[in-house]
Parts: sequence; C-alpha cells; structure tokens
Amino acid sequence: MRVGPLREGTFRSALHEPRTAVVIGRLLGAALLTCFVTGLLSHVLQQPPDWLRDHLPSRPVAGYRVTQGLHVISGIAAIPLLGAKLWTVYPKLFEWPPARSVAHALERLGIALLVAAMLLELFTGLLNNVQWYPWPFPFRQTHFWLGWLATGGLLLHVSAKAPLIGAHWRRVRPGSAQRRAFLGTVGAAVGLVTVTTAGQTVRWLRPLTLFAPRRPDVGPQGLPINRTAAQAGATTPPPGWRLTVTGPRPYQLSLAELTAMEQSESELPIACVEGWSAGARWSGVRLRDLLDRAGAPASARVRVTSFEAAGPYAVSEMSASYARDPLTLLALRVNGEVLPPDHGYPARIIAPNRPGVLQTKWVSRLEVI
Ligand SMILES: Nc1nc2c(c(=O)[nH]1)N[C@H]1C(S)=C(S)[C@@H](COP(=O)(O)O)O[C@H]1N2
Ligand SMILES: [Mo]
Repeated sequence: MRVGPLREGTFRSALHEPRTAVVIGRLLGAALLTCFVTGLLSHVLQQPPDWLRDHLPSRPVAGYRVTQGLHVISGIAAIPLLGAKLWTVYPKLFEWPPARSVAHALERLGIALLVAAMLLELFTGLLNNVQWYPWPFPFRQTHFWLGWLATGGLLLHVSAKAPLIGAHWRRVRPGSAQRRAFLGTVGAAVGLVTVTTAGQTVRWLRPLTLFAPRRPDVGPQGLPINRTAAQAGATTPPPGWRLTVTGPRPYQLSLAELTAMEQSESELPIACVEGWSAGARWSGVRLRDLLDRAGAPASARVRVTSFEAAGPYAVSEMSASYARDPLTLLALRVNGEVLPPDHGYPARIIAPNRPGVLQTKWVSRLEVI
C-alpha cells in the first residue's frame, strides 16, 4: 500500500498494527477512566451543585486524599501510554487518500479533536501539578470541560473501532517478541514516572520522589505550603485580631479566649488538588462548639472568611456534614506547635475528606448561613 505522499515502506515497524494499539489502548483507557471519575469527584467536592452540597460526606477521612492521589497518578501514567498509543497509530495520519468518504472524513476529524483534547488535558494537568499556569485561561474550568470533551471523544472512538478492537482483543500464539519488548519498555516507562512522582502522596514511596514537585514532608512542621503567608499578604493578623462568629447569637473571641476553650485533637491530611498530600496532627476548637455557641441550627452551613488580602481561596463554604463532624477544627496548632504564619496563624480550618483549597488559612470570620 502506498502511504500518502510518502514512499511505500516508509513505516517499517511491524508494531504499527491493531493488536499493539489494542493492548496499549486498554491500559490507556483504564488510566483515563480512573482519571475522569476521580476528576469529577474532585470537581464536585470543590464546587458542588446546589442539590448535592448538603449531602457530601465527611467520611472516609482520607477519601479525597486517595481519590485525588489516584487522579494525579493515573494522569501521569497516561502520558507515556498516550505517547506509545500515538506512536503505534501515527502512520495512519498519512493515509491516502486523506478522506475516502464523508463518514471517513468525519471520523478522522473526530480523532483529531480527541487527540488535541487529550494532549491539552494531560499537559494542563501536569503543569498544574507543578503549580505553573503559563496560560491566560482559568485552569479548573478548562481542565473540567476538556475532560468531558476527551472522554466523550474517547467513547465515540472506541465505539467506532469496536469491531477492530474485538478482533484483536485476544492474544494470538505465537506472540511477537518485538511487541513484548515494546510493551515491556512502555510498562517500564509508566512504572518509572509513577514511582518517582507518587511519593508526593504515597508515604512509603517518599524516598523515590525524584520527579515529584513536592515532598510531603518538606516545609514548616513537616508539611508543604501552597501559598505562603507572604504571598497572601497575611504574615501578621490585622491589629487586634478577633474571631468573629455571626449567627443568631453573634460573638467575638480573642486568641487567648480561643486557646482557653476546650481543645481537641484531629489526625487529618491536607490533600491538595495539585496532587500532594500529607497527614498532620491538628489541635484547636471543634467547629461545632463554636457554631453551637452562636446558636446555629444543626443543619446550618458555614462561610469561612480569611483576612488574606485577596485570593481565590480566601473564602470557603462548608455544609453541615463537615461543620458538625467532631474531627472538624478551627485549628490553632499543628504537630505540637502553634500554627506558623504559612500554615494559617492564628487559626485555620481543617476538616476530613475535603480538598486542600477549602482548608482555609488565616481565618477571621465564621458566618452561619
Ligand atoms: N486563605 C487561604 N487559605 C488557603 C489557601 C489560600 O490560598 N488562602 N490555599 C489552600 C490550599 S490550595 C491548600 S492545598 C492548603 C494548604 O495548606 P498548608 O499550606 O498549610 O499546607 O491551604 C488552603 N488554604
Ligand atoms: Mo491546594
């Protein structure tokens, strides 16, 4: 077969054929599906639709730590898999004639969109992991919609190719040594990027985090920081700082008064959307005690406001399931020490099963809604 404008025999490898594409495609599909489902979960926890926001569970305690860890691990693993998949099929880019029929042209257009969405999705995710946003569009919305586009495109692609996939699903004997070597190399690449990055969330892989942008134990009190107090303009609380709690019986408390209240301890992780997570021992006042004191109804939601100058995470809201959880604290201490400015001095929120972006630091105000 003549291959496009290229000479016959241009693509010499015997691996540019459906069986290789099917084997790699299955692994890639599993990684992308994991990534999509955990990504949706993260999106819902961060910005729940109105009908769902009062039903989000505060358990399991480390739920978000696990799902977001999986999101970033599967996303990173998908990168070498996608590379291998595209290499396997790229001779088809030079198919000749470029379009045999309208249906064929549409299918090729669909694949072009799918590949573009997939590449952009993994690229934006990887750069988010290293906290680098070199683009003018908002990351989260773009990543969310590209995720739908890529997954929808993938489903269409798989259904269009179903007969071919079915025909090459099973192994034929004898197998090809060349394919085994290729798949082994791809597997090794996936293993390498996984073990050198997963330590940012998996404790026992910590010594191997060669390529992870963060080690979960590097930072004040053995905890990383996403936004420092200096970056947030929150190095010192405003003069005369008091915690204001609004509700049926509003009140204010000084730091000394907060410290004199009954203190509780919670062992809870911070799990950042960017892929790192770390557990810590927090102590402070139970949020539900503060709400009870303000006469808040048991089903009330809470808006938490920070005194940070301005920033996308200066305000967060939480539903009653989190606010009433006995582990949810207005924390004053972490790992046995008073919170340093970078971790939210004088007070921060820490709650189970929540994205890090909602664990508001430098708290000045709690509003019962
Ligand atoms: N006020 C405020 N709180 C904040 C943030 C912020 O930018 N401003 N960043 C959040 C993010 S993205 C994370 S992951 C956690 C990190 O907490 P740490 O810096 O104490 O580890 O704080 C959260 N709380
Ligand atoms: Mo974060």
